[in-house]
Amino acid sequence: MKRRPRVVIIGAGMSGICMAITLLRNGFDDLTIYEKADRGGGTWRDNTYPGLACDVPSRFYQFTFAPNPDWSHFFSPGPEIDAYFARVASEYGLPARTRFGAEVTAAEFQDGRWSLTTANGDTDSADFVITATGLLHHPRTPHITGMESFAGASFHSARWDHAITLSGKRVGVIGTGSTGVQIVSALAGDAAHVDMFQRTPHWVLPIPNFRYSRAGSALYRGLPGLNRLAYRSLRGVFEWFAVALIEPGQRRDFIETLCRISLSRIRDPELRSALTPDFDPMCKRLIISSGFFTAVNRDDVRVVTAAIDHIEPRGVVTTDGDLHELDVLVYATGFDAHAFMRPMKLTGRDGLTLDRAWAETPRGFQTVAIPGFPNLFTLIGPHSPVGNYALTAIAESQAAHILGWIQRWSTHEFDSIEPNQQAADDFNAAIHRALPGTVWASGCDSWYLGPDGTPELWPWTPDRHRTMMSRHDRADYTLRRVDAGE
Ligand code: N01
Repeated sequence: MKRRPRVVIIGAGMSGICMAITLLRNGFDDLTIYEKADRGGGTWRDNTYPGLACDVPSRFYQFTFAPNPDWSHFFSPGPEIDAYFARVASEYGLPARTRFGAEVTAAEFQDGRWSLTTANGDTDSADFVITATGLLHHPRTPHITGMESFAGASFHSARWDHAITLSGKRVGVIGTGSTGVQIVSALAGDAAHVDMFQRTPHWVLPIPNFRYSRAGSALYRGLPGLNRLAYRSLRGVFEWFAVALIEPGQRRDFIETLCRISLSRIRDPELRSALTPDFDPMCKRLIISSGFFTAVNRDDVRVVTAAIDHIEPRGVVTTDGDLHELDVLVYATGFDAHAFMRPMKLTGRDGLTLDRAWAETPRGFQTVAIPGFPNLFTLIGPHSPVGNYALTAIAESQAAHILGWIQRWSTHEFDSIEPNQQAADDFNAAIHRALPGTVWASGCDSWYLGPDGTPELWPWTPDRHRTMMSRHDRADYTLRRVDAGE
């Protein structure tokens, strides 16, 4: 007789939606999603800045179980992606299974079950907890002397203030990562003037973003196999690209050549030199933008390379003494990529807290589990980002893997499961041995790097991650039964 697990998923973003649907499609329907915001969508709900788009093509950045024939662009805009996830979630009835405005503040494993508490004092319990709390979720705003004195509007890119109109305004953007580049490309020509404050130039690859014609969309609607073909073809491209990230060789050289050739689109040699990084392409995340070089060629867009000294009411003062007068200042300064599910207080077996387990740096096992935390799984957890691969694909294989363990629980193979410490140590040691060959460790600073300066990414091919997720090796885990011990 099978038993029915009660599952709590924390987070109703892309990966939480993926996990919930994977469970429902396999008959596990005793599940609740906790979402701290008033609606789901995760990163696509939080980021609403002008120019927001996904830098993974839409026909790959989608669920295989919910192909969308109607993507408007090769790289579709953020609101369209947000609407896609909302539609898929609704089709599977997820809103009715979600407690919105309910932030889980604590979860503790006691007597073989998880007990959860929310910020408003509600409690719940579950056989399994699955965290789907996102990776780039906590905005990072630097402290700059005088920033609070700025007289205009200022906000982080992930907290966009839509009450402020930017047309005809002087806008400053601090940060030259994917976000800053997308914002500057979108504002050029609309704002009166854009100052982009650059601490470090990033490599930009201008891949054109074409619009699907009506006939093209009709073809995708009429021939579902075409969507699958597009998905597989793009997956192949990203797998080719992943090899360039993880080992030196011709592929890496080829991308470097493309990036260097692309820079010739910047007309002014002085600006071109200022925008040429002194580290290898892809060491920081490679920026995909078709509009950035066009934007910086404009007279009303200026890349400010002098360091920021301080901020005063009228604008930003750089170390060369220049005052850059501004009406609006945007911090496109990135995210804390190492917080994961924190500040939630997680307490596993024998009172082990996540803060203690992760005192040095976040570490898990095979990207989905943590020693000492039985019946807890993580989506897009430590070492999950697989290069520039679609996180939707990673989440799908992780969800299928987690489902496999829950199915085994339902057939009474065990009551609790957690990875062995030795298996996790071996896994992390292998990652650390592989990382030096990756481009992320080739000598630049980025959000990929953990506190000890090593990249916290998957250092092998996406295929290896998929294969690992397709296996369930009991030897790596401690499986306990309530009646019989281990
Ligand atoms: O953040 P970042 P992001 N003074 O950390 C600068 C994903 N994403 O939001 O390079 C001055 O890359 C910092 O300078 P430096 C994507 O995975 C995806 O742009 O450290 N500058 C850097 O230039 C991406 O990689 C999409 O010297 C300061 C910038 O701020 C990830 O999100 C779209 C500073 C931060 O760059 C993060 O991108 C957008 C300071 N005190 C983002 N502090 C998609 O398409 C920081 N900076 C899906």
